[in-house]
Amino acid sequence: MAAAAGAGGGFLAGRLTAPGPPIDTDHAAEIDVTIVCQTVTSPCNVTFLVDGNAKWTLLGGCQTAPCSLQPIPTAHRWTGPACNSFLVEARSALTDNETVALCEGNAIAVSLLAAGPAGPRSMGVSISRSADGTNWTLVMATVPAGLTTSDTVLAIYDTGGATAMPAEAFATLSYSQDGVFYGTNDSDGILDVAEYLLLSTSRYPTGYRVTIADSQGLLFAGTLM
Ligand SMILES: [Ca+2]
Repeated sequence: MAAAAGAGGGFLAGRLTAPGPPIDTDHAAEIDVTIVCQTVTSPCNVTFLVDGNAKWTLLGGCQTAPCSLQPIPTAHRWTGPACNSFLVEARSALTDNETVALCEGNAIAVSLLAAGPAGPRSMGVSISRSADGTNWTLVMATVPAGLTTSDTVLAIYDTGGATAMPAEAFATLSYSQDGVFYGTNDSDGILDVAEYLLLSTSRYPTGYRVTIADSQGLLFAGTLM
């Protein structure tokens, strides 16, 4: 048999399959599921499983958090006179699960976390001139997770597009040699929000362009101004 899953609560129409005899509403238990989508920038595509896919599978999308599934009534044979335990699981960009005890006539509430796919790989960088005018200050406002200072490179181009500083890893930037200082409060080898670059304004005047990239591609491009 199959029961229909509604589209309420932000959960898109899904497919619910419940093998076995018809639900005996006198003895059924009920699972009330809330999926909490943690991703702000992309929707959570969730597969909800009960008992490792042996019982029910429900597919759906969750645009905003939280979203609730339609209450899921269980078949009578699941519970009987005793309580039985089942694994409920939400699979998305992450997997969350919980073991619930279903007892005849009882409703059980479950809240599971989900996440959407990772957003585009890009850095947000603010560019300003330092108070004394000697440096450009490039502060990292948003940074993809796990960028290493050895794999992430800075390059600088003049107003005509010619290379002013060839691509150089953050880890080896030197103010004396490159006219660029990489400012960090830690030594973890990872780019973090609020870490910054200082670029000499005498070497790199207004209108020069900077790019930040790693081995997977371009992360940021901006103009010194
Ligand atoms: Ca760091």
